[in-house]
Amino acid sequence: MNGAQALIRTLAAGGADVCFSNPGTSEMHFVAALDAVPQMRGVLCLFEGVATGAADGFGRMAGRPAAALLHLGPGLANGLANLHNARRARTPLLTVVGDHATYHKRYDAPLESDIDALAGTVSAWVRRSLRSEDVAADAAEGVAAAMTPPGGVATLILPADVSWNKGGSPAPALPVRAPSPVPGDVVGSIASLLGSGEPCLILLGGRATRRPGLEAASRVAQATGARLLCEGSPARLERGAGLPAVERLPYLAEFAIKKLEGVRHLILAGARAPVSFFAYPGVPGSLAPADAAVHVLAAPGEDAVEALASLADLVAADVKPLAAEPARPELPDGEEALSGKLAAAVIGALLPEGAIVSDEANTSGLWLPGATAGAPPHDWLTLTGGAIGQGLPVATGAAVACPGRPVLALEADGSAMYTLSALWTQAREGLDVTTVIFNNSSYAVLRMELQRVGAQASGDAAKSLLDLSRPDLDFVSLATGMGVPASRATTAEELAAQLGRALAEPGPHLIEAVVPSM
Ligand SMILES: Cc1ncc(C[n+]2csc(CCOP(=O)(O)OP(=O)(O)O)c2C)c(N)n1
Ligand SMILES: [Mg+2]
Repeated sequence: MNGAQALIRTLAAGGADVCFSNPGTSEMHFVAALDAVPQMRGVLCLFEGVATGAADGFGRMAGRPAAALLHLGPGLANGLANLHNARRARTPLLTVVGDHATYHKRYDAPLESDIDALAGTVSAWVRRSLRSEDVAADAAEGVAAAMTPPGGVATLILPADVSWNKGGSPAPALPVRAPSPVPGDVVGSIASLLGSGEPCLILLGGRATRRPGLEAASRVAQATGARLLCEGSPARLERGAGLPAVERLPYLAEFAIKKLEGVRHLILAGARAPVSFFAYPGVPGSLAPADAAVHVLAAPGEDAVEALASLADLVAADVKPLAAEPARPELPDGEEALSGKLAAAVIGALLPEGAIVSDEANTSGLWLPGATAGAPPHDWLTLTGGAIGQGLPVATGAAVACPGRPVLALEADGSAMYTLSALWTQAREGLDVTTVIFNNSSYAVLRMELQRVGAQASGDAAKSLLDLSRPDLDFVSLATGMGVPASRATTAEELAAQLGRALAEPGPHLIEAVVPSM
């Protein structure tokens, strides 16, 4: 058995049985080995940022790593932005980066570069396999490293000769440690704080934004009067009717500061202390009120869910969580021109039960949380690291992970263009993804930021850098050109009809929703 075959058998047996791939010459033995190991599903992505973003979406939903196969330093570099988002999401993800044969590196051939340095920027674990005999054991370690709480990116660098040489044999999966338990006295001290009568707020993050964590936190809040909030960009937030409703920390620092006003004790459960996305002249970067004390119930990597459950048992023994009531907006109709607000109402009215929403709607998505709060239970995946171009790939990977569930990508036009070729992979794989593109012909958020950072009022040269017209993007043509049936909606009525149809039919669809810029 050659190294590549041993590697792929090891990955598949360890649960990393999907590989989002964009290969090159140095990965040809990996590609060839796919036919020898049918347990591994290779999924072709036409840009590395699609492969890494899809692996992120897969990992968030499956709770185990997908692999992403990339070609040397340049392939890894193309995939880095979405690996950065995956790192922020704490997604378990294994990147396999092919490299020149060990003895070829000294020639400094054209594709030679410092892969280790690039990998180090996003990876919790990096290993360069040096012998075919070792590659399977290295891969097993990589999978375990990716899974180690709180989850992260592991990168295995795979020289071509380590792939093609004989002497490989599969390695067994390695055990992965559980999240570290939170000591009882920490839980106890938080319980006394909550009983102090001073205003407390619990900030939820990581695994605590899923049902068990939300329910325990809701019981605590009901019993003690503490407020609940979740981190601004959760990797996976479970929400909708029957689940405790938890608002996200607002993106804009001024609004976030307002939300946290009056809090005396900020209690972190799987989240980090909140900071502003960017610095603005005269606005504090740390968002907790200056006179608030910050307490860690559970740090990332610790068992926030269990800690919240123990806390609930201490302070809320007989209290039930407060679940959101079923409620949907009325389906808007009529000829009125579409807006982000009307589109949100349509989406809230039609969101199917069990949907997975990949949200990169940016400014057009302002009304989505409100309009979907009482929709049937669903998962909400957000832009964790602020590097745009994540939404379509994440939707793609989530659909591969959860074939039975409808996936909805709510995507802004500018962000869509970074990784649009994800649509082709959705068509190739027959994935049940419905994409709504909010076409506002602009980088709207940057128009707002231009003013907020205090830049001098500027003219046409600056405006043209934030404007996506001349020429207008035609997403219907772009999608159909990649095999995804598409239509355009300019009124709420059209969006409702098109979205209803797209959700009812299997396979990918795209709707271009034409909306005004904020
Ligand atoms: C990788 C990366 N490149 C650039 C940016 C800077 N950036 C932030 S928002 C944005 C434009 C967003 O436009 P769009 O996706 O159309 O959303 P809108 O603001 O119009 O709602 C850009 C370029 C970024 N965040 N990440
Ligand atoms: Mg836009």
